[in-house]
Amino acid sequence: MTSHWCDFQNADVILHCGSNSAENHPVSAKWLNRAHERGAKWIVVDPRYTRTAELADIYCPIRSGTDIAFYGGLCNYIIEHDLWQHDYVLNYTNASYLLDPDYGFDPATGLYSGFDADSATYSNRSWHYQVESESHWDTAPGGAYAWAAAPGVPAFTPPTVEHPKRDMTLADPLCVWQQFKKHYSRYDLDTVCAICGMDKETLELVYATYAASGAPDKSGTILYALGQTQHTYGAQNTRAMCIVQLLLGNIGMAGGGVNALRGEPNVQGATDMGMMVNEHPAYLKWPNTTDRKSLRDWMESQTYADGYYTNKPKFLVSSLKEWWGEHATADNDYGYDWWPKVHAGGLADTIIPSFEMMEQGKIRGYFNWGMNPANSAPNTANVRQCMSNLDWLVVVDQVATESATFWKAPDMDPASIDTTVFLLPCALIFEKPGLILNSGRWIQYRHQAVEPWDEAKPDYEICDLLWREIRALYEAEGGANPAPVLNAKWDYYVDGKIDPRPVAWALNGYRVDGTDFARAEVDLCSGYGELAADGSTACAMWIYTGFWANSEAPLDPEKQACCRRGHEDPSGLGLYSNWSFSWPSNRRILYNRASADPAGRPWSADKVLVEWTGEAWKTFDQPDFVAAQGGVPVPPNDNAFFMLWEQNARLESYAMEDGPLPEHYEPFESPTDVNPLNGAFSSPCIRFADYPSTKRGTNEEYPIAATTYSVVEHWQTGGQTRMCPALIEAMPTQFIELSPELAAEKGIKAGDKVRVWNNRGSAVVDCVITHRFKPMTVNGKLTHLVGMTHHFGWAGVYATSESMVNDLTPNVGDPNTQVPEYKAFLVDIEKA
Ligand SMILES: Nc1nc2c(c(=O)[nH]1)N[C@H]1C(S)=C(S)[C@@H](COP(=O)(O)OP(=O)(O)OC[C@H]3O[C@@H](n4cnc5c(=O)[nH]c(N)nc54)[C@H](O)[C@@H]3O)O[C@H]1N2
Ligand SMILES: Nc1nc2c(c(=O)[nH]1)N[C@H]1C(S)=C(S)[C@@H](COP(=O)(O)OP(=O)(O)OC[C@H]3O[C@@H](n4cnc5c(=O)[nH]c(N)nc54)[C@H](O)[C@@H]3O)O[C@H]1N2
Ligand SMILES: [Mo]
Repeated sequence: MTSHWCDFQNADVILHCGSNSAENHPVSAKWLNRAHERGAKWIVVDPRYTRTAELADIYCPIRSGTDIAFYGGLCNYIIEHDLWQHDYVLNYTNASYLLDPDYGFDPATGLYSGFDADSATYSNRSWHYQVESESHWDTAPGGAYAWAAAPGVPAFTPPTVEHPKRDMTLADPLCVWQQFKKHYSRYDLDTVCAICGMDKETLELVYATYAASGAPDKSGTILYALGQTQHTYGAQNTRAMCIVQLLLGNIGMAGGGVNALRGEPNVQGATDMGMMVNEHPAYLKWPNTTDRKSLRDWMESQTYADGYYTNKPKFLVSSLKEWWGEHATADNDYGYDWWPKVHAGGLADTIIPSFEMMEQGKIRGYFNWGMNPANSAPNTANVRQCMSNLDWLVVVDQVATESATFWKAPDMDPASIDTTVFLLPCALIFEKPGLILNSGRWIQYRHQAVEPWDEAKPDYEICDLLWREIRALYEAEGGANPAPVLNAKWDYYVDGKIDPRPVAWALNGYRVDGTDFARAEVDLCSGYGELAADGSTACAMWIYTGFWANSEAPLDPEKQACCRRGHEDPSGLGLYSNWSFSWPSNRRILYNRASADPAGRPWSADKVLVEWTGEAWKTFDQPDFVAAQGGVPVPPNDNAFFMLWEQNARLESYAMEDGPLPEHYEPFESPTDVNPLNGAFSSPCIRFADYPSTKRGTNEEYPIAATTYSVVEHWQTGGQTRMCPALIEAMPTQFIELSPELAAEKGIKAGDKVRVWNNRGSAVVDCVITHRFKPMTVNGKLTHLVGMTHHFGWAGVYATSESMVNDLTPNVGDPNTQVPEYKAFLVDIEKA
């Protein structure tokens, strides 16, 4: 989320595309309603008429899986009607950069330059810019980068700064703007309607309404979540939203942004802390087996030539100092080699391949910690079978979930399964203290309310018990590769008990000299500008630095920035900068430099975040740019996106696995036989389609397009909400929603049981016949859509279901993130 929830009130136009926040994030409605009351226009683009659509002004149906066509058409509309924000695009994006002469896209094949058919991957060489000139870091004493050559800093050759060739008239055929224009000129209104299944009048109304936010003083916000991400091109969907927001000058503005409404409690914190296999905590990268084999390689491949990420070595070395403590020295590369290495290509061991590796016998034991994949993962029929190959399974949960009881699913034979299952009871959120982050990146501390029930323990206590046992075994027996275990710094104790407060010191960062965790003496850093690459500071999460910086009272959460309760709002924009702490650096709106023009004058007098007064920057939010250096104000320049080396945002990006611009591809399983935009049909880079377990179905066998979603009354796999009688009364059963037209065609009546099936599985669910779904005309063919919730399963006491909706979903993933395609697949239905 580039913004925060209270900021929705500042929007002039709201676009919900692939989010149903009225149900899944009900509190967001409070801020959305405020904007609406002030006259903001509210649009919902969703395959079904949702409770959010009920609040909005315009509802536009869309066939699930076709959002890139929708956004591509919007880009084309914005360009054709000259509604893009010229000064913003010219100065703050890479529109003027010249691309490599080998750059290209061929609609006939649907491929960009650089595709390798054997590996189904791209080389991005031709997606880079032409270079105008080069410059070098000044690492001499007194130079801007003197720190890079200081004692204790690992040796590395600083990157060369490549200054891209630009054409500020945007006329050169090789400039990003011209390529961009050409690419989306194919996305005309008729083509978009044919693909997405809406009517032209509605589409034009949506485009005109949203594009009006391109006026420099207006802002539009896009709210998205799973309707965008759970596709085999989910990351490109997200890019498409960023591009639209850049064209309209909506990023960095109050009331603008690209706003992911986050999911599980603290999913923001989990993402920040490297719970994803590709990212090390705080969005650094793990070592790998190709360009990050050694610390030097890491420095040279990861350090940006320009912009704020020139500082990455400081964040990395400080992180190593926290992982390995006193064992991390300049002589041993700060323990870099003790870190595990991810495979070449980055992502391999995410959830979908994990089950494949169980199937192949490569994974013999599995920790299933605070998740329930036997219900939530795609293709759960396959998940159960794979789990039965395990020697042991540990489930850490509050309830005996489907995962803990996979062996007694209705279709399993317990007698034939040898897996030993351990269920470790964990404490509820109210039964332990700790940190939690919301979608707006606010870090907040939660106090413990009650003691854990029975034998349950907080997760960190369970971790600590395991850690001590494992470490003791390595100490006693040696074993393979003991160094990482024996050298790890693990001193997060208060009075001999594991405690989240020392963890908070580690996350915040501190000066190593003058710090002694055992005595609760910590010299905490107040900002990441204090972190160093010479081993003098330790910090596990540079982006959090400052949230816990009171060295006088390091054990008292209430004395820390994350516990602040200030209501002041001098900006009048709901920034509430003295409430809690928003990473990084307590910044509420990311890229806020872009809220003002190149001379530093705010685009909108009502939405002032930062302003150049002629002598200095007046700021309401923490500036997301270099506003002053050594106390001296830095006059305005065009570097509005200083977290990128270009310091300009990317309309075209060489950093994606599956193409430099979002292109419409069909889902893995699609109800249509044509893709009018290109010859590739579906994404050439879909991951895992080759697994035998994916069992792709065709629209001849399974003509109906299906999607899945949540309802407000239940939470994901329902382990907790299905325990609660009041919620079950409100939403008692697993159901399918379908249109009266499809019901009539299939001879199904409201309240009937319906069998839904495809090659992967079959589920019997209750039927809801509703006008919320309407048949669509897709590429000239009448197409039916259905939708199902996914909150039910055999485990639990109430509202159990023999059927599992995720038995139907395909275990294929996006090439960048490997997120499964839960939101678009094929089924057939009949009266059960
Ligand atoms: N009460 C409750 N709240 C929750 C949750 C819960 O289970 N219950 N889950 C939490 C979690 S973990 C998450 S991640 C979030 C999820 O929050 P949301 O993303 O809002 O959740 P969904 O209901 O899965 O999907 C949102 C909408 O996307 C639509 N959709 C489906 N396919 C497409 C498509 O291809 N394009 C477009 N434009 N729209 C599509 C669906 O019809 C649905 O209305 O909610 C969180 N909040
Ligand atoms: N078809 C379909 N499938 C989906 C989705 C979809 O839209 N459609 N959405 C996907 C999404 S976005 C998500 S996030 C996943 C969710 O998938 P899961 O994370 O597997 O589902 P949850 O039911 O949220 O499981 C969380 C478990 O953690 C337990 N728990 C709660 N608090 C604690 C705690 O403090 N410690 C521990 N150890 N355990 C705790 C709960 O009891 C629960 O059993 O589902 C995905 N699956
Ligand atoms: Mo989620």
